[in-house]
Amino acid sequence: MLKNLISFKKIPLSNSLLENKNENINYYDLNISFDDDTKLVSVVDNVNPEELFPDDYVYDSSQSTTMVNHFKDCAEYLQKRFIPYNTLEIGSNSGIFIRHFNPDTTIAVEPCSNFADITNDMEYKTYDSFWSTHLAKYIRLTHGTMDLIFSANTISHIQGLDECLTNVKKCLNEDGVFVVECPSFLELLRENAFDQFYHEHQSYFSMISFRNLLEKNGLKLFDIELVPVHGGTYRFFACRQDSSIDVNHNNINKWETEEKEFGVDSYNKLKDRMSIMKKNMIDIKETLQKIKSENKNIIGYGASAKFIQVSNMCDLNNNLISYVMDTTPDKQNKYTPKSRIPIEKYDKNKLKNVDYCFLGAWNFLDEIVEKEKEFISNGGKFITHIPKVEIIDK
Ligand code: JHZ
Repeated sequence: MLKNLISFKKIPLSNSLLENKNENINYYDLNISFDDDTKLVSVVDNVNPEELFPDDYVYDSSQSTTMVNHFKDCAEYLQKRFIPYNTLEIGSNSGIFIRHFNPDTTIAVEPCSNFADITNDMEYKTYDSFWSTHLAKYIRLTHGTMDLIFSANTISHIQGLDECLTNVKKCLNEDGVFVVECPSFLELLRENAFDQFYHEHQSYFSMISFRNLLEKNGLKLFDIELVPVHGGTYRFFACRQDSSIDVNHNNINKWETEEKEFGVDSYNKLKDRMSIMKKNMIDIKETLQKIKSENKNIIGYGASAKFIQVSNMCDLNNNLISYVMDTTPDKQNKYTPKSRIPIEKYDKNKLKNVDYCFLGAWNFLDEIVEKEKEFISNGGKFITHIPKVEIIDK
């Protein structure tokens, strides 16, 4: 049975940037629910995937050095641990992960054609399509089964998880591995990261819920790690239920205890966490208003999907945040939907006239503080809202 956890009314899609400030916007409700049976937390209101992941999708994972290094390390680690030959990536974005694999034995699936074109040009056969039963059948017939299926920040975007996972199972070798990275729901709760709730993020996986879903679909979880990107990311290791791969019971039991102690499988405890998040939303707006009343200026740093969510969930606009800077060319000279904050090209020089930067990319705090040492030493301050509102001035 589905039970409502938290609801947001009239929220635009986080990456649906506006070309013009006064452009019309499509609004959607965002209701997050808890499933008593699987313990999965997910979005109830399904938006058409083609609208969420269009052919000019703007999120490019290669914009951050942290992510570039992360996926290089991850690729090397998986190659060493599993020595895969046939490899498939589901959701390859700009090729940040597969670029470390041999193009002769590696294929990808990527529905956003602007990114599929990039990896096809890099000689990785990339199917410009959503992961589906039809495509999985075709891949199995054409390329055979896989030693490694990797997917980062994509399985949590897919509607119809049973079909998705069954298709993964069909494409895996008997001892093939399925490695999934997704923001950890446990860490989302610990960090009060309410801005991770948006339509693209269809599911919020705890280990407990993901394991339930795998088991429902002929797969088993054999290991899990927590990696420090995107505010805390789970790396799940799964294989076919009939595989001879050993299960790391000690590690899995440890995480299960930790998740249960925190209450990720308890509706009532989750409801309490949502109240803390709502209080944080009020604190954010009040802090920004106070700073503005002292005649200081504030800009945004990183027009992430999270920044757009915060701006809309906390009812911010360009009277509070004059503009937001971002390094992604496809985001620049556009406006955030609803909050209508201009997105400007990243330019270090602009920081000379800025008092406060509101961190839209709080998950890259270390990388950004390192990059902007001069801003801080000249008296500039960052504002983060995760896990609570805080001013960073050193
Ligand atoms: P970033 C995306 O979320 C979308 P977002 C997606 N739905 C998903 O699942 C998660 O990732 C995991 C910019 N930036 O990575 C680049 C700078 O300008 O936190 C990005 O636009 N300067 C697929 O959008 C944004 O900030 C910098 O120095 O929340 C960061 O977005 C750095 C480091 C980043 O993901």
